[in-house]
Amino acid sequence: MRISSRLAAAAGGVVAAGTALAVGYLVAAVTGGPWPVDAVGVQVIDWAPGPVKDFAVRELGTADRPLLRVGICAVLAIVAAVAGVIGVTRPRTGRRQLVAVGIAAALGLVGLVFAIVSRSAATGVAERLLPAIVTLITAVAAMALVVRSPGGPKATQPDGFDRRRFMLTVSALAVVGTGAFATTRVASFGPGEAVRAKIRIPRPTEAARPLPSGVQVDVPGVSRFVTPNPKFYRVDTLLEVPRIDPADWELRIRGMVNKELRLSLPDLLDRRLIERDITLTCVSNEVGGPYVGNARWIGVPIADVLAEAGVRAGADAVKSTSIDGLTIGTPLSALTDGRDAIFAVAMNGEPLPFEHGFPVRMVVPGLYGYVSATKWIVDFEVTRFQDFSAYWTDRGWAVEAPIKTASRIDVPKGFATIKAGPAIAAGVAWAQHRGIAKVEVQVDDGPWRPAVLATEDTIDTWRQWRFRWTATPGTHKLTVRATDADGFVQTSRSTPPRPDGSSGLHNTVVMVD
Ligand SMILES: Nc1nc2c(c(=O)[nH]1)N[C@H]1C(S)=C(S)[C@@H](COP(=O)(O)O)O[C@H]1N2
Ligand SMILES: [Mo]
Repeated sequence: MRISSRLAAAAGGVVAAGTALAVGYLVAAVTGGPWPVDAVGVQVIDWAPGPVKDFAVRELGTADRPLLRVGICAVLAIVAAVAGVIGVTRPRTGRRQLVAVGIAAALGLVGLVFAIVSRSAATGVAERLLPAIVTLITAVAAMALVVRSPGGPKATQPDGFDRRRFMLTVSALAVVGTGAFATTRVASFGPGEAVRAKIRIPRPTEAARPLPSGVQVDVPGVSRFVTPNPKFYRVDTLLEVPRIDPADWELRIRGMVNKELRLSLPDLLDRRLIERDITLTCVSNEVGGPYVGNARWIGVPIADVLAEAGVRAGADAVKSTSIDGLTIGTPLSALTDGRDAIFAVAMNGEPLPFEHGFPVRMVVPGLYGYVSATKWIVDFEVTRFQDFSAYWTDRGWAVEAPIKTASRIDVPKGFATIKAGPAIAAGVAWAQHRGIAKVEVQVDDGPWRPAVLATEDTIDTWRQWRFRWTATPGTHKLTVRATDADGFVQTSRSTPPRPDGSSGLHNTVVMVD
């Protein structure tokens, strides 16, 4: 065997594994079950030590998902390449072929084990296991074909390596794999946009008032007051966004209640619906960071549902669970103290996007998302904090987490170059469910001077601000701080997001010509 043959052998192993993964990908799409790569990935997410996970959320955002898949596939490819070399290069013994096929089987088994244990949106046993089982069988079959192909009876080479048969086998597998992959990407299986688009959201019983004029400061580059759905930040812990068919969905209300309820989507849509503007924030947001967004939601007041179910004495928490088994703990008081906590069914005039929790998610003004904003919710259990722990609190985040008062400079962008003379800075500030009372800006080490506040929409939404200053040539630092309606002034002491949200002041350095 020469080097080129060794390379061909490695490629053969990789193609065998790739074909199996592609076929598994197709089966996952058709069944709605987890692709084995994702089953491993979700477990990696759950196992990742806090700091690694924090880093991934912060630095990679939504990009960490494809990256994780690529990483897992890269490891698989290396192992498969080794298997190919063992099984195809000389001496081509039956034992070595068996080892190669054994490696493929082991990889497939690993996928199956993770499909069994890791969090998944798949509800049935068959849908949960089928993709991994088919991947396993395909991997074994494909590897067997690859390692047996070169040594056929019509070996044309002196060393007995039937190049033609080998190439034919590998190419055929590659065609099958590419076909399966392409089919999955092109066809949309399962409940797709069509199902979602069919949902008619009734006119809310209590519509939000139209946005007051002046909520948006007239400065180019400032965040839009209402964040468009495709631009809304996303934090989730799955590699594949669940696509729930509402026909198969219900929400269970149970635990310390007098009467258990099971609510279908039509049940919820038939109830009193309120429409509210609410700004969500992620606890992982660094000072000045992007994980905050504002939307107009329609939903069923959670307090209405709790009143119907009848909360028993002693309960102080709700443990909500999403379809993939992720849990979130919310103080019962935040759901019953009169604020607009809702089971949301619509976001900015349309049914919830799949990414944001279709068909139903929780939205609670004033609490960070990880303690309140359960997407793809299926279970809502009234309980006591002492009786459970939730997904994020198991990973070192605080049990209770009201959103901290914060402010951000959107304009000018950091390290922008601006002209000397009259200049403008602008941005957003938030202190959900308390409201923003004041925003101040400091130039270099000068005095704190008040910014002009945009009109307030509600105390549950962020508020924009603008600030005029005179830019003199040189480098300058702008710092912002907000005061909320309780009189709390943002502290300059900076702390990281963990365990209950970042604190500190956002600043921006600009160059003035
Ligand atoms: N099912 C589920 N719900 C979830 C999460 C999640 O990972 N899974 N992340 C939470 C976090 S940390 C935040 S900040 C918000 C983000 O909501 P968004 O992705 O719609 O912006 O959802 C919350 N709800
Ligand atoms: Mo979050």
